[in-house]
Amino acid sequence: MKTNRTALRSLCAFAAMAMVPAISQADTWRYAFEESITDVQGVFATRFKEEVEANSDHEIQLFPYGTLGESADIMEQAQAGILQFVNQSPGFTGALIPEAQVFFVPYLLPEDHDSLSAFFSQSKAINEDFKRIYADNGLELLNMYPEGEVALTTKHEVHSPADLDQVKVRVMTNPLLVEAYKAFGATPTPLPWGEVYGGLQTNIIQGQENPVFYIESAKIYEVTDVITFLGHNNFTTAIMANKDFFDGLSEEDQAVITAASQSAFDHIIEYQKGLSEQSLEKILAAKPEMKVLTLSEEERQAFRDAAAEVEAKFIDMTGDSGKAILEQFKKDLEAVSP
Ligand code: 6CS
Repeated sequence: MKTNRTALRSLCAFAAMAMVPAISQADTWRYAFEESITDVQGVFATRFKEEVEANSDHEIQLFPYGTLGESADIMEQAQAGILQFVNQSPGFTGALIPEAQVFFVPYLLPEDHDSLSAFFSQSKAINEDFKRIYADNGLELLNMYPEGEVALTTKHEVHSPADLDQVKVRVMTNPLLVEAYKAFGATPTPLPWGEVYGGLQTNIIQGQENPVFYIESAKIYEVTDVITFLGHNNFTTAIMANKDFFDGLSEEDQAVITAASQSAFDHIIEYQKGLSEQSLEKILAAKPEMKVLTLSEEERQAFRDAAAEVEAKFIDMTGDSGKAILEQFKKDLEAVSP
C-alpha cells in the first residue's frame, strides 16, 4: 500500500514536472507605450501583439499612454523588469542615452518617405551602434521607426527665428532639443506630454512641436492657431525589451519577438503613407480657421543655419561616442540618398 502511494506520488511529481515547462512557456508580457491605441505607437504595438500571439503561446498585455504614467515612468518600469517591453522616443531618452539625442540635430533626416524608411532599415548607426549602446543600459533595442514629419504649432505666424523671440515652445525633456529651439530663437520649455494641452490653454507655453497625426489626435489645434512646417525633422521612436528578460528567453521566443517587431515596422512604414495629409484634413475640418504655413526654402535657410550650432552642441554633450554616432549616421544617410 505504502509502495503504491509512493509510486503514485512519484508519478504525480513526474507529471507535474513534465507540465511545468508547458505552463511557464505561456507567459503574459507587458508592453507600454507613449500614445493611445489608435496613434502610431498603438498601431505598431497592436501589430506586434498580433504577431507574437499568432506565433507563440504568449500573450501581450498593452498599456497605452496614461495607464502607467508618463514616458519616464514606463522606462523606469521596463528597466526594473516590471514591464517586458517599452516604446520610448529618444526625445525622452536623452539623460539615459545622450547619443540618442542625435535625432534632434535639425535637418539631418531626409524628408522623403522612401529614403527615410531605407535609412531606418539599413542604418548601421541604428541597427548596430545604438543596439550596443541601449544594451549597455539594460535594453534590447528591437527597432527604431519614424512617426511622421514634425510640425510646429503656435498662436501666431512663424516665418523666421525672430518670430519665435520670447515664445515659450514646449519640447520633450531632452537637452539637445532645448538647444535646437534656443538656436531657432525661441524660449524652449521641457515638459512631459501630460502638461502640454493645459499649458497651451493657460498660455504658460505658446507653442509645441509634434507630428501632424498627434496634433490632430490630441486636439492640440484647439489650443494653437498656426501649424508651421519648417522641414526640420521627422519624429523618431524606439521599441525595446528589458535585456535580462530578452536574454533569458529561448532562441525560438527571441526569434518570435524579433520577427514581430520587424512585421510591425513594415506595417507602420506603409500605414504612415498619407497619414499627415489625412490628419491635416481632419484638423481643417474641425477648425477651418487654422493657418497652415509651409516655409519656403528661403525662409527655412535661417533655421537650417542654426543646425550647425546644434550639431556642435551635440558633440560637446556626447564627446567621442556621440561624434562617432554622428559620423556613422551621416554615412548611412549618404548611402540611402536618392
Ligand atoms: O511630444 C510628446 O511628448 C509625444 N509625441 C509623440 C508623437 N509621441 C509620444 C510623446 O509623448
